[in-house]
Amino acid sequence: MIISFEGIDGSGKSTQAQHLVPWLEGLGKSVMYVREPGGTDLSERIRDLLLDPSISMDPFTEMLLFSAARSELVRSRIQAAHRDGHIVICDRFFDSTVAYQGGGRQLAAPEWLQQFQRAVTGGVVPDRTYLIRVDLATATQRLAHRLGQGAGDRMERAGPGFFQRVIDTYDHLAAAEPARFLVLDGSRDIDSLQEHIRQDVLAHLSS
Ligand code: Z5A
Repeated sequence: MIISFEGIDGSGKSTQAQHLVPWLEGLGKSVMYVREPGGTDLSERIRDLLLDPSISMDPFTEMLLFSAARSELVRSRIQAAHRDGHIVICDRFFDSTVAYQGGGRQLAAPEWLQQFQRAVTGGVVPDRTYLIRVDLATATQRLAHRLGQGAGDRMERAGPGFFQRVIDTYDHLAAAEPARFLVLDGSRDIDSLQEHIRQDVLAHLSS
């Protein structure tokens, strides 16, 4: 089973993904947690480039670098783990590219990016995607310590119009694939969100 977590920065998706791992292990499951961009030596080096605020890059280059990091991760780790029956938890996956580069950067039509991402991942699609949805004000408040004094990374400096488009694109993606996405209200407390996700994972593990 492949599970992905999506949402804007500050939505709390990493918190939820990381809480899920020990719980699944406690159920006797073998779990692999990966974050994107990252998860391999090469992908982590690409991540450094992508988030470095001193580097500027063309949006198409940016999309290709996120995709290259993902291609490497999928082909060197995710495919094998999935084949061997591990539960793979992805802290972001290709929906991030569609939402951020397609919606946020307005680089290309989401449909084109989705098709391209099928090639990037060799057809690997998450079985379940948890979209942790928060509004801009909530996310900004949670990340205030990081964003204050201009300390954000290259992506975080994109501005409110960009992030609103990311939110809107995620909403469209979730509406278009209701069987894969579960949209959760990220303003709820951490424990109740986690409980909701666990119940949903259990239902899908047994189906
Ligand atoms: N990106 C892209 O553009 N295209 C792509 O294809 C991919 C990524 C894969 C990766 O940065 C950046 O790359 C990201 C998207 C882009 N950037 N932007 N902009 P990252 O990996 O460094 O960051 P992130 O993925 O956006 O995660 P994050 O900033 O750490 O946010 P988060 O995972 O949503 O939140 P969190 O770390 O779980 O929680 C943030 C804080 O809120 C923390 O203090 C928590 O304790 C608190 N929190 C969490 N949940 C709650 C609740 N429920 N209530 C109250 N407080 C909470």
